[in-house]
Amino acid sequence: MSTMARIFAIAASGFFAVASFQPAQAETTDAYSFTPERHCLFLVEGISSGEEESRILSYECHTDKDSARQAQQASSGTHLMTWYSGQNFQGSSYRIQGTSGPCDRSGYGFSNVGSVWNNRISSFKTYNRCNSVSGYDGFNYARDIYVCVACGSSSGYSEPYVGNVANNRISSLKMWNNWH
Ligand SMILES: [Ca+2]
Repeated sequence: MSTMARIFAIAASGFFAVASFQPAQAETTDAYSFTPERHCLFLVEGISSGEEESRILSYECHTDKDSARQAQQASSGTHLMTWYSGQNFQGSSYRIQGTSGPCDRSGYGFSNVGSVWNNRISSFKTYNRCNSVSGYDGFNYARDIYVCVACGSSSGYSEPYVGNVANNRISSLKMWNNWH
């Protein structure tokens, strides 16, 4: 084994020790295809006191936008955020609705955006008081690479591009309201 291959193998074994539940492709950006586009809807709970994670209650994905729109209209919960695989809100999307109402100081958190979306987020919009977002390169909120606090208005904000540092690297994120 060459030196470089050995270094890679050690790094990989360290990664899987920490996140053994992830498939082998988890940290690459092109292991999953978004062709055709997918539009997903997730219903989640807010972060409870003493916890770090929003519980996912249900999710569904559609490859046609009409079905996705119907699912959104039928869903309960408060629209919190939609993130996109492309810049300027293009490509596949992932819409998050919360059962704990608009963002408050505790907000919502995802210690792992999921294997399909890992290292794929390029832009997003927030809604309903979610005026602060932090994104992390690692799972479990490790290594912040994006942060925007008190951005936009109380209704939320639009981020057409997360920037060269965070693009296609976000693996976990939090959103909250810095006032309430
Ligand atoms: Ca990452």
